[in-house]
Amino acid sequence: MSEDLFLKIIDRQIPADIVFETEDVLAFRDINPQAPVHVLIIPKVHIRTINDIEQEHEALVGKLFTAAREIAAQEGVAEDGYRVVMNCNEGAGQSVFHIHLHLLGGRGLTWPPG
Ligand code: DGP
Repeated sequence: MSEDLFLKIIDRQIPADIVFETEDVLAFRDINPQAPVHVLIIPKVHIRTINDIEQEHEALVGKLFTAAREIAAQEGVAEDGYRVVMNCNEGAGQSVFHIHLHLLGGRGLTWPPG
């Protein structure tokens, strides 16, 4: 059993509402949604925080964004607008230490975020 919660979702050890999957990327609905559309997009390999992203991960991190584009279209928010955000470390609100893009949409989003 992995101690990484999101690796457990990848391994189907714990359930999630999966909306998108490729060889390298998985996306599922956030358990505590902050918008009508709130999807988490993760790499299938463990990268703890943005600070741990290495040059070798550049293509993989790019795939998180192409997944975001596809999921936004699939969820019907691409034209109205949506936000992707990745928190880094506790001070920015990161609570799960496996990098993930939040994709938020389906309502008006203000700026700056809190
Ligand atoms: P962050 O705070 O940026 O690390 O975001 C972590 C998100 O993960 C948070 O919005 C809640 C979500 N989350 C935590 N545990 C689970 C889980 O077991 N399942 C799902 N689907 N989402 C989870």
